[in-house]
Amino acid sequence: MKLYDYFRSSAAYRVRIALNLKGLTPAREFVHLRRNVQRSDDYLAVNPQGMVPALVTDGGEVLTQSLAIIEYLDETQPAPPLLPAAPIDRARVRGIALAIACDIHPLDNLRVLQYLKNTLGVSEEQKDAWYKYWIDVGLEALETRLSRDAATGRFCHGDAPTLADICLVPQLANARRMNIDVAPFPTLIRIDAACNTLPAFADAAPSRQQDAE
Ligand SMILES: N[C@@H](CCC(=O)N[C@@H](CS)C(=O)NCC(=O)O)C(=O)O
Repeated sequence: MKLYDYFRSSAAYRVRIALNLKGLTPAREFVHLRRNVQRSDDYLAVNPQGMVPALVTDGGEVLTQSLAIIEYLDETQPAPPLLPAAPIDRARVRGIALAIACDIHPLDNLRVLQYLKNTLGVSEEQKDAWYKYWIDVGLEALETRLSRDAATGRFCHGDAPTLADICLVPQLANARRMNIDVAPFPTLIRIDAACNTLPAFADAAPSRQQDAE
């Protein structure tokens, strides 16, 4: 397998965590997003969306979208499971994961920020305010949900890491990198700390990647 990766990409960070949890070590090719390599002809031939991650399977298929890649890994390499067994629990875990992956992360993506700045002409301050706003709104709702749900345990769902934690940890890392105060989200901080005691999470951190700058 080969993973198209970039150290700072939170979507790629999710896949790195899942690969580590599964004990898989694909080859890696780095796509430098700040240098717009994702929009090069070579990379667009891999993923016409111009985004990382992409995973080339052993059979040569190109998979895109971090959550689809992670579910593929979970289905082809079931241990340890990244989704709980019961449909109701799977739906809860997916709901938390999607709240991050669909409703927070895309709004602060590089191409969105570049469009705000370069096409709509917003100032650097307005762009940063946008970034902070969508993270705050999203994390606040997650904090409320996770702090009140009986199903929340050491991790987002019970006492084993799932797809929900795989999405949470990169999003919190992202918020901290942008100097967003995460203190109002104590449950998220607690779960993030629990995740990062596990080598699979810690080793996937941006600062530990070969292409880290
Ligand atoms: N929904 C996609 C999002 C992928 C994504 O947003 N990737 C970002 C990095 S985290 C990217 O490649 N951005 C390139 C750009 O905005 O130009 C997934 O989950 O894989």
